[in-house]
Amino acid sequence: MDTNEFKRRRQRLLELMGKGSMAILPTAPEKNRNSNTRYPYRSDSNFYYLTGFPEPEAIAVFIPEREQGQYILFCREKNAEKETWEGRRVGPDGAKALYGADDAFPLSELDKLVPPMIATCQRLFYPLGYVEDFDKLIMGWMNGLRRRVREGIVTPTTMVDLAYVIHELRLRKTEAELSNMRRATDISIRAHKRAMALCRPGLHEYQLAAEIEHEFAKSGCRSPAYPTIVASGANACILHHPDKYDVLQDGDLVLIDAGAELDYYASDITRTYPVNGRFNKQQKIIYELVLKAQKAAINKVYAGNRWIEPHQAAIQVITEGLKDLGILVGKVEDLIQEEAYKKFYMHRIGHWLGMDVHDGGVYKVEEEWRELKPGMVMTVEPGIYLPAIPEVPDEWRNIGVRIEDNVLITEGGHEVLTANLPKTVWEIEEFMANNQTQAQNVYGYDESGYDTGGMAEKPDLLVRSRNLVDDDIDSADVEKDATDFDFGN
Ligand SMILES: [Mn+2]
Repeated sequence: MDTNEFKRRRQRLLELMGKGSMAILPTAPEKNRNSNTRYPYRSDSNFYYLTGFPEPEAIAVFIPEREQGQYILFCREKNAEKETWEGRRVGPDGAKALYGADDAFPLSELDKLVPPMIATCQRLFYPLGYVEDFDKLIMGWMNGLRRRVREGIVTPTTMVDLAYVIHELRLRKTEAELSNMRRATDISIRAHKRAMALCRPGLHEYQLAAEIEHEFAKSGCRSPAYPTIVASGANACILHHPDKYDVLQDGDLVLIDAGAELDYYASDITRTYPVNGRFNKQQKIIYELVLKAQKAAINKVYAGNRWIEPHQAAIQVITEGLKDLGILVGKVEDLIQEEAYKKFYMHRIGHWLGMDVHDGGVYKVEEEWRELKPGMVMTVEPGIYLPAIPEVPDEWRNIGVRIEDNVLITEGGHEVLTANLPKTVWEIEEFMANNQTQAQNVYGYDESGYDTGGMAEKPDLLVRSRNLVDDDIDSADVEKDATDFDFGN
């Protein structure tokens, strides 16, 4: 993204804050995955939004109308030895030259330089309660200054949640941001198509996830925007099914919720389709009901409407539909009043989308549901989940369907950014029928399923979450499998 875009953002924040105030914003801490191995680093979105600075251990300070410069960055010092082990560092000089900081200092100067700056302002902006260590640091500085009140030192009287302020700035996207988001959605569409073409009974859920993420990485996305969900059969009734160990079964549906992150911008798409390429009667009925609800909701996404209206439209369709099928019993208006649909559709219609997949920005303003405005991007993702519980008649059990698109609110209405991905029953069946053989040839799949290259021949030794019931646990078998497993090499 162009450095001027970051500069314009900082300018907007400085103007909003006004003279007599100061903002302090840390980036995200690094996180350990296990032992001393770290997760790949990803900056805090608010911090990156204003700075474009990608390194960990950095703190930005903004002081409107400060003569020596309004944007000060504290970051890691250059260190030849550390850089050899852990990677390059920009250093304070680089922060000024490459990232537009007016002033930049090593982190070691933080304690010395920041408290005197705090003592010059009345309003202190910082992200309240996001990073515990940082809250402590701020309170420590404040208390240190208060102890010196007899020296004439004055401390800020107002604390403002900086995260809230930046989230509001981020809510309506600029052309540069939308260009990133369009690219992220286009790449995600390609990835979903790849999975759709390769899907077949016998694959593991994680293998479809691997196909999706391969397409992301190949196209320049260094990470998914959130952990990829591949949930087949009964697993589709778990909203954020965390494991991907199960084998795709002939006759089941598979739900894939996956989106690429490109240059710090997210996409978030869900499609649900039959593992074998053909919907059965019940699956088709539920699928088309969710699709009808999604269409009704998308029709309510336009500038001037309230945030809640697409959700209400979806609830109406889903409640009527479930009543027609005999899954809900009663009068539609009563069922809506009692929120009876929540047993089978328990989440909201969607969320803001941007740098974070669940992007910042409040949904209610002064007790009113927020008005939709051009430049906002939201997901529209109704679902119906019918697990094997007594309230669900046998023929409907273990059907879980969610359909999710990314919708930009425009001056004239809306634009579905993810429109080029098969969605109707006909489109999906047609696409799968036309592409499966070709995909098989291109990627080397055979009729029996996925080529494991001779590795991991017993992946279901790990977990068989879906199939594992008490009767299945045969300790003799488990022991045998475990000793057969080759731990060598
Ligand atoms: Mn979503």
